[in-house]
Amino acid sequence: MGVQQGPAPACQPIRIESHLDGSSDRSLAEDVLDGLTRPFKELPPKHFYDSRGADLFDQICELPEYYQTRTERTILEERADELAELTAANELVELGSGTAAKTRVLLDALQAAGTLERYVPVDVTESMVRGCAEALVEEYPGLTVHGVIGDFERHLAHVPVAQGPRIVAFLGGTIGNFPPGSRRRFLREIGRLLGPEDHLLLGADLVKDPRVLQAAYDDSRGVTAEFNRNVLRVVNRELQAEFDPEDFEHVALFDEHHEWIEMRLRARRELTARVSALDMCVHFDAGEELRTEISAKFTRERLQGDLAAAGMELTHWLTDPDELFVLSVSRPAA
Ligand code: AVJ
Repeated sequence: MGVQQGPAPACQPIRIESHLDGSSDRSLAEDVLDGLTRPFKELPPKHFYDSRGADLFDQICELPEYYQTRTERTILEERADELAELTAANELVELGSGTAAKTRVLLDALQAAGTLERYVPVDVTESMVRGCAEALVEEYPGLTVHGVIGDFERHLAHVPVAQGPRIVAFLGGTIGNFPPGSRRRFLREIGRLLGPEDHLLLGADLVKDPRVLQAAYDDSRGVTAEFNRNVLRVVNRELQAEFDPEDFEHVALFDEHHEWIEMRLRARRELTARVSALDMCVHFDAGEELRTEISAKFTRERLQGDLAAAGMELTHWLTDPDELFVLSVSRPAA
């Protein structure tokens, strides 16, 4: 479905297709209706990212405690040439491309190797896809961009057929947001974008000292706390709800058994909030918690197992000297 814009002439360097149809509002409504009426309240983390949430996340990435973004970037900078050589990729498909900040490191290396032809960003934010498409065709002469505006959990089938060896990149550690079962299912769907000559480049945060993890999700300046509470502002605005974000305390804890971080919002008092658009009221007991995110941390064995279960074979494990974060490379299993 979606709004097809028709085939562009071959000389056109940019082609963009949107598969959004207002169903993202529906998904918030469904997630609130479903998640806030459960015995253990829960909302999926994708609803953090309105423009204020995206801005807060950018601030998180700059925090001294939040090592992930800069560590991944450093690994990419140090290993991009090697990645370009081992993949010989003509195209880069990027899931959740955003501003394509880290992408340029890879594009530079593919350009230098002389194989780069096409970039395929997949992102829900239309302005991001259009903005980066325009910037990148200027920066990389000869590059074509085929942008897919959509949700990578729902619209992977709209990624165009490969034109040559490709890299599918899913960076930033967002794979950690999927609970284990859905994670394997999602990896299997990504696997469908890969032919025998293609590679998956997957960024993942690693298991480490719980104090380091804890600090990364409960920073001293309280930026993560604001980011967490922002989901309530999104619900207030989009669904005409009446939560007071200040009624909720930010909670971040490392679950050592599951090896994941959980973020929660804990009601400071008993309260009832109306959600007008859904014609419902949500009740919290004092101290009751709403889970807003899980962020799984990986070991090599764990990631290798998940990839194998999804039909992929881990081939390279690119990490920093402190083993904080990994850029894993895999390919379809023979
Ligand atoms: C964007 C999902 C990778 O899990 O670390 C940052 C989001 N949450 N601080 C993460 C996040 C709290 C982030 N990911």
